[in-house]
Amino acid sequence: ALFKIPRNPPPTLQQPELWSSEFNDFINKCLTKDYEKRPTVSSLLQHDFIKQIEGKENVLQRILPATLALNAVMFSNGKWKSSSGRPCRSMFLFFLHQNTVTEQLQKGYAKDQIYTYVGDILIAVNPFRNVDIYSSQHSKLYIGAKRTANPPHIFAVADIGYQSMVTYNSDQCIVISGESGAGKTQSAHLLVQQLTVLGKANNRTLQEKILQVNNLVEAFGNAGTIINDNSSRFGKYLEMKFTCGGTVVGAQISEYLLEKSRVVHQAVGEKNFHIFYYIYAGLAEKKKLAHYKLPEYRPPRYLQNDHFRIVQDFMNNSFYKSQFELIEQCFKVIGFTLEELGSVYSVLAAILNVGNIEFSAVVSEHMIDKSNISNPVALENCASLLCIQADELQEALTSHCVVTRGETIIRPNTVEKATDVRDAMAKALYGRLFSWIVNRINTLLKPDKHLSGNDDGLNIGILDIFGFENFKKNSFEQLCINIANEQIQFYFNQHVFAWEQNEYLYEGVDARVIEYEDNRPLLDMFLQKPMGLLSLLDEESRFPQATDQTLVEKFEDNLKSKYFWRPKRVDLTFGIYHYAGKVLYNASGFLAKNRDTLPADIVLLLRSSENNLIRQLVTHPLTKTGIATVVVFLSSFSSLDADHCWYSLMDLLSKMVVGQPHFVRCIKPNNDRQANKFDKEKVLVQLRYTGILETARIRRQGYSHRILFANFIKRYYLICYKTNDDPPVSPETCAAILEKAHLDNWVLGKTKVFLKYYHVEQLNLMRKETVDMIILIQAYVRGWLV
Ligand code: AOV
Ligand code: MG
Repeated sequence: ALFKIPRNPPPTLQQPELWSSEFNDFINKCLTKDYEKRPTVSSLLQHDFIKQIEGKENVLQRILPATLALNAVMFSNGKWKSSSGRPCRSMFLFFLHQNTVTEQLQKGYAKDQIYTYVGDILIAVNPFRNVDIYSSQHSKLYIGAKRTANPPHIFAVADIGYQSMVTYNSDQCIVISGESGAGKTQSAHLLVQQLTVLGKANNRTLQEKILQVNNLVEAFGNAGTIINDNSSRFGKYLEMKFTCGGTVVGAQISEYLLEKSRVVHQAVGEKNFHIFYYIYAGLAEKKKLAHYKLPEYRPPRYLQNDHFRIVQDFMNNSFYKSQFELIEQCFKVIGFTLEELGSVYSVLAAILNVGNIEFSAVVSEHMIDKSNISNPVALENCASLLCIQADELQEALTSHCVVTRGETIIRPNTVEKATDVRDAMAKALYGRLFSWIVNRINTLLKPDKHLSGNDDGLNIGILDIFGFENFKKNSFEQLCINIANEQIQFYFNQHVFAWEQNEYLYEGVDARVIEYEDNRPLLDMFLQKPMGLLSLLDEESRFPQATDQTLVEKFEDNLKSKYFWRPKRVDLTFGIYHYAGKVLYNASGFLAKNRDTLPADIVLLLRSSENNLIRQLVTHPLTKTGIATVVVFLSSFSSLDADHCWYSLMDLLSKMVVGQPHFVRCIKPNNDRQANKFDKEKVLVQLRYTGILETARIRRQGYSHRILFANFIKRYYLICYKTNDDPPVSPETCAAILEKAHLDNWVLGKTKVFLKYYHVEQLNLMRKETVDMIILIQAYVRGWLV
């Protein structure tokens, strides 16, 4: 037995009745060593001992001394033991040496415990197989539960976010990071799932709608890469909207930097965006390929790659067929009309037909390189799907207008130029279609004023972007993606390290400075104006004579940074030392991709379309962060991606800074996407570059919780004082409480108590135990008096 009747009870507790054998039994039942078998407070209340004493008079002054006596028992061996929670893994990590973090993760992973806390940060190791931890029973387990009551879980992060939002009446954001294929998107889905449960939507339809949003945008924005079969090719910020009372009332998405170039070209081993394959298989099933003018024999050029040489490869694919059904269902549930759906398919089919247009060179008498369309059927198909005139489309592709001295001259396009215009048109159509869908979703899921009341409401944002990428060949897209990840890392550092240390300084707390890998100099190298890499790229893109070669030389001449290097002076390769490792880029195509211009002729032509949706795509500025959409038609020369990239990311970050952030860091246990394979070295590298190890250290050395004296005392005075005491707000009172709790290593600042993460957990446990025990002993004392 853990509890023995003390030989010399404290003077306040020397009543013989208190030390009866019933009481002894009762206490031992509370304190059994087997945590799993410990009774909950409510089941204890059913205990015979409690039953005997129920309904008797309350004598308050007896309660606290008895409670404290119990606490003392529970502190035997100098350790606090929870009587209601299970042992919590989270606490262990604070006391571990860095390398053992990996071991802890590995041990957990072997037992399907893919989640671990390092302080308040959740680490998720991708299991690469279905783990049975997301059922509705699991979901229930984490609602309003204290963090230590259950094993670490992504649902707990949703819960903390939700509870903080409701309690502090403030917006929250959950930032998910990790390299490509680490499980960010999956985590985002799980968060939305749990948040819709927590937000108790009044009507099921809204709940269903919100759950479909991710599936829908991912069909258009995700694609198979060498690393991940469902890789996000855009950044997504999903905000769930709540009333101040915490009822979910709507959602809104922002999209960042869709990798449009994938529409027209995919690297070896990669695929186009999912939706193209889905519609092909789905429309074939419905015998509608002919209606949308999609060829049944040869795959459209944009879908030809090493995965798909013949159209049957994806046309008869049953997975794609079922996905088509699913996506069509998503569209309908969210509220798109059938007409809109038809138009969406038309635009997608038009894009595939645009890609099939081919050009041949025409040698004219003036020796000007002209081009001609060599397969008029594709042109006709495309024009008919877009509801425009075929001859006008031909003209817009094969020639361009130049305005010189007030005169408009029409110049022919070379085959090369015409091909560029063709691809630019396909990319622009896709990018705008994507933005339009996002925009439409936002309109359909906008909180109903009637539901949300007059308050502005609260929101929880979930940021899920494309993860850090390092392929054999890396291009402009990888650069954009990696800069975005660099920014997220910076934000993480700011939050976890920099702000924390500023506060120590302000409070006069002498905390050892935590060294961490600050990627600020690297970000400056990218973003500084006018000499940062993006500015240089932007500038070079404005020179008609510039080439990718001159661009790399410009980088080399101007970027005086140890993070940039050029392996060879002659080719287009340059390297960057990213926070997550060094990456070699090939600058081939950088300028063209960055210019990303859609000629005004094409825009004008599309505006003449008889299809409502297509006109909308080119006339309305869509989302405010839409991919270059707004700028493109204002002037075809100002839509520089470098500018856009910069702006878009800053916009994203400024959004995040507003809310209280929570971090989820996804870890990839191996490079082969295999279940049950834990590559220690691979994991350690990720822990190192994401700063998790430093985080563990700062959580050990630093103080993650800083609470104003008054708030601290108000919350925890029960641990040391009687219920009706009113101790003064002073550092001494705080110290008394902390000492009573047997905690050490805390610090008192000028206005705040500085606590380590586990201090707060222990204090909360004690407070909860104290309160629970007060209730029990109240019952006991009532009985004892009669
Ligand atoms: P990412 O979002 O981090 O990559 P995903 O979320 O797409 O990675 O995860 C990649 C794959 O890992 C998924 O398709 C699942 O098969 C598997 N997976 C991830 N998390 C889980 C989980 N909790 N349980 C089971 N399987 C999981 V990228 O978007 O490429 O950066 O750009
Ligand atoms: Mg993803």
